[in-house]
Amino acid sequence: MKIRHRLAAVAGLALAPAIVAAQEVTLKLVSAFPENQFYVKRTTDWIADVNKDGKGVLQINFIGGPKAIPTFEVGKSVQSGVVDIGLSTGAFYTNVMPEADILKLSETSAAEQRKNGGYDLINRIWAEKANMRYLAKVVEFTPFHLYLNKKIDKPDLTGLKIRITPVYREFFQSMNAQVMTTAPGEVYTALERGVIDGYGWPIHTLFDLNWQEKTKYRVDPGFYNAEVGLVMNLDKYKSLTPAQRDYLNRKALAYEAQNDFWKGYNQEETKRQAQAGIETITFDAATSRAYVEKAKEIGWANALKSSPQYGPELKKVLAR
Ligand code: 173
Repeated sequence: MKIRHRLAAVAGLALAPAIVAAQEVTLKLVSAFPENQFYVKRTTDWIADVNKDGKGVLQINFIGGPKAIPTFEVGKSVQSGVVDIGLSTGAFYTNVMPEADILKLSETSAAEQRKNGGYDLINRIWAEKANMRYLAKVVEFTPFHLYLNKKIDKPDLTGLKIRITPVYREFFQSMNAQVMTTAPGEVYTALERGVIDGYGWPIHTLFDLNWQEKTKYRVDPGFYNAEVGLVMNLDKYKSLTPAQRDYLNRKALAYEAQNDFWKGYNQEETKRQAQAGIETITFDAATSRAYVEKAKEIGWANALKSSPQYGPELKKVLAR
């Protein structure tokens, strides 16, 4: 009897935290970008805020960057539920669905896409094809550029080896580049060893990875619109209580609402590149226009080809 009594008491004690735990959920988040990159700093700041206000409701545990899950595996890990949330750009999970990379063609903003049906369409596609919920876009208003260590005087990359992701593949190939796909974490070494003559990357954050040390030129103008988002395993998202889901949606939207930040930051980063000695390569006005136009044409042609099903619908809400 005595022992039974004691067991009951122990069971009773153990129940109390179990009830609390049912109210609070902890989500595992990984980043497809290296941990020392600025996107991760912004996201861990956001996580701190989520955790501060979310006690007893929802917490996020930052697992790490590509050392935890390799860059090009983050999408798969979110899709399967190995992790709950991924910080990634679509180009890193075209192995889940080709549609992921189409978001780089956005001319409308994330705020506009919340209103014009774009956000709902993205979530319909992400749910159906990737078992994902697209929580928020956290990078936009940011062009990509071609960075080089050899000078060019026209948009011709014949004989040059350029590091890419799916973002740049068809466009750089159309200029005759020899392309090589790598995660951001491998670019520095590739530059150092002279394995590549250049790379595609946004206008910002190349200092985070010290690439300015190994970069001579940036080709202007930029093209496309870099997209980085928070994507979540759909089953996990659906398993949240209404209060948890509302809280997460509200915090994700607040993060997205800060995207104007990038406009000023990109100007500063442009100056910083000049100060670091990165020279700009520019073409005459007509060639520049044609360069940007060609990027766009090739981008959409590839989007429609890779997703005959959703490419046209996405174009309606992403393009102007
Ligand atoms: O170049 C890349 O690694 C890439 O595709 C990308 C996309 C969005 C933001 C930063 C990098």
